[in-house]
Amino acid sequence: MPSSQKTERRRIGLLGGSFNPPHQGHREISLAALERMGLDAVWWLVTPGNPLKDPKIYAAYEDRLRLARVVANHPDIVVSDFERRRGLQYTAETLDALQAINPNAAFVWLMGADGLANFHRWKDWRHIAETVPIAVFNRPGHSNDALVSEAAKELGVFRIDPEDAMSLSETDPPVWVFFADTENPLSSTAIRSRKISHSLTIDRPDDLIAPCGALAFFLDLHPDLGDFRADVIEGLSLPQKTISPKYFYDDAGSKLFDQITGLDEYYPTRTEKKVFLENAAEITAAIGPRAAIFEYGSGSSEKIEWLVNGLKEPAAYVAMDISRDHLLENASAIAEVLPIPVAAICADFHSPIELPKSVLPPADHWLGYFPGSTLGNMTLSAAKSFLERASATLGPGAQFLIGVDLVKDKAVLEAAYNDARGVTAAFNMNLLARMKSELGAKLNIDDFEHYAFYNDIEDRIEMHLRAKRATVIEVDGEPYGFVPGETLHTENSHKFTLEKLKALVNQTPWRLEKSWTDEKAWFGACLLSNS
Ligand code: AVJ
Repeated sequence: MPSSQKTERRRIGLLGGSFNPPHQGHREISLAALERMGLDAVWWLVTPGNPLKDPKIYAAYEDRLRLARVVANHPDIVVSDFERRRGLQYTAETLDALQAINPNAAFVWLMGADGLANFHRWKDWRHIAETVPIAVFNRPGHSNDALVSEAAKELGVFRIDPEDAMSLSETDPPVWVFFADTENPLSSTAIRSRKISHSLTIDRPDDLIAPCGALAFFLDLHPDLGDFRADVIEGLSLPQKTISPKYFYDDAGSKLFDQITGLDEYYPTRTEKKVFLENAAEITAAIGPRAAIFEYGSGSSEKIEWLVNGLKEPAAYVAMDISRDHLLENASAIAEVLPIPVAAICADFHSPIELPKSVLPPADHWLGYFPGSTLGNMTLSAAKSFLERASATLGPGAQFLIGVDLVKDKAVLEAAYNDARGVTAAFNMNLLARMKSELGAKLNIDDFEHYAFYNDIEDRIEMHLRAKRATVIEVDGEPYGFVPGETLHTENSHKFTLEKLKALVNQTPWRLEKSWTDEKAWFGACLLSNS
């Protein structure tokens, strides 16, 4: 083959394994391979499972795939379910199948030193060595047994110098290389912090990864996650002691919130779902064809399914959330099931967001999607700024579909935030536990109680932590005193009337186009338009 043609072959590293679980070692081998052999991509071949091993010790295949995509987090690492799709079990067979359908790829088999130590036990290992070049990466604690292994000895004469590794993928097998220096954690750190290459040039080259696993793109705007310590100290110093509700949602808090959404007294979640599902035909008709959806605070991306199924030719779904790992995991999972391109943006909706629209198929218009009544957590002026930013993000001709909790009987509202089982109380009190464990704050949890009430002047549920007796919270040696009955304000949850929402919306580029509620008018779905 003439050399000009040779250089056009795509160089692809293959890293096979159960990925149970995927970890940084897989990523480090892949990054080293990309760099040292000038590969175009590394494919992670996630094997469905060794039938000889106990099936119970294998995490579900979907979970391993999903997690691998999160861990890989690199535009040139592709997580593949090829072996499952083709029902393949042995590497020798997988390689034959891959070469047959990718005649223009130059494959290199990648493995850690532990793989080489056992290589002579693999089915048809000699066939593998005759089929593809092999690159072995030293891993902590494995170098000796690997180089004295049966396969290493038998293949000894075919070993090339790491300095010649750039040509490995174009060398006829059998041929292999051993990278002795990749066990050094320092060099892995250096590799990890190396700037990744990008397949697209856009305004924010450092933040856009496209494509990312199953995602059309992943854009990381590096949201300010807040500084719990600084915010607690600042909040405890105010005349009305206050802390942002965003600090509710650590792992324990997120689990408690999930529990809240299933409580008998907590009507919002199930009522919202009912409003969206029962009016789905009208809502999707009002949105029209070829809309691209941008969801604010997508969380577990559960609510997109209420909407997307009925939409006519939806163009794309872009999930946005502040929590990077949850976002990547959930958006990657939903990308597997939605028949449209799915992308993700890690950002805070309290800051401006610019959509990389050019990386997606063209849409007739953008639809912002903001379910969950999270708008109610904001003050009216913060909600107004948020709506203004959303209009700028989504562009002219956009629509915005938001879920809002509505004003209703005070007893119903107060019960929803004072459930009989005390889950909401535990959710609120979790903030005190966080202060103790994360900040080393000195406080007596029993000196506080959950306090939630409806403030009918401001039309909002307020949650507070109230001192049952005189007490002190000490952070960094500084005491913050509470007189009996004094509170730490933890959350506002504003309730709207459609008139009030309309008045708010009218101060922004948006207009209220249409709204839907349940028969008791407890929750509203509102469609805004900015044209
Ligand atoms: C997630 C903000 C909509 O205000 O009802 C639930 C949070 N706080 N119970 C709400 C919450 C207490 C919830 N939002």
